Amino acid sequence: MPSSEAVPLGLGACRRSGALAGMLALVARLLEWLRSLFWKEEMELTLVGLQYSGKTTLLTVLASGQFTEDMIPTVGFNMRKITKGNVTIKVWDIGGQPRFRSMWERYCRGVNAVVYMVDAADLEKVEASKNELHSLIDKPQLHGIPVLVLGNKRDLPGALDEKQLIEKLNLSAIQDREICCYSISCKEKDNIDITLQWLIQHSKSRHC
Ligand SMILES: Nc1nc2c(ncn2[C@@H]2O[C@H](COP(=O)(O)OP(=O)(O)OP(=O)(O)O)[C@@H](O)[C@H]2O)c(=O)[nH]1
Ligand SMILES: [Mg+2]
Repeated sequence: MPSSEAVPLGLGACRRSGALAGMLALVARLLEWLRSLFWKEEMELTLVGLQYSGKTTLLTVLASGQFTEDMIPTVGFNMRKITKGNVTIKVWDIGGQPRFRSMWERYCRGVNAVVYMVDAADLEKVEASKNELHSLIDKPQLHGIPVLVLGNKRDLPGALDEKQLIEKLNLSAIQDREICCYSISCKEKDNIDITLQWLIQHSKSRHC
């Protein structure tokens, strides 16, 4: 047989390469397990938005999986740490009443992400919510910080969907940073998983 001719791989060779792939997958899994033991991810984020939009509710749902109807309005701010797998998320939850809004910017400085909560079913407040969002992210100190906009209460009739929120909040005008918008329901736990996924993707590695 001329040496340039391709030699077909026999069944044995296939079996050998299959066994090798299996072994490599096992080693990869072992490395991933070791990594999870010694590497932690952590992030800091700030949760802002008008009062009654559901910020503290989201925090409770993320931390305990429980939805509560009778929430107390946040006075000032709450800080809570949530651990999911090897990711620890430190969350600043700031009160949304007008008297607390001047604090928002200070608590947003230097965080990995800002989560901006909107009551998607309260159509009367959408305009005010848009104005607060744009005046917040126009602050030079917050330049470039990724923003996740959550249109909460999608379980209620007439709630705006993602497309409507993007339009009503004029999100396409925001060009200087990463911006993402999800329609969620803390009550029905709709899209809480993708919200958490987005947050985890914005964490940073820390060697412990
Ligand atoms: N139907 C419905 N109600 C919700 C949902 N999420 C939160 N709520 C209700 O909305 C109300 C306000 O929730 P909070 O979490 O206190 O709102 P907040 O944004 O923290 O308000 P402030 O602390 O005043 O800024 C509560 O009665 C919640 O039960 C939801 O997904 N669906
Ligand atoms: Mg609150």
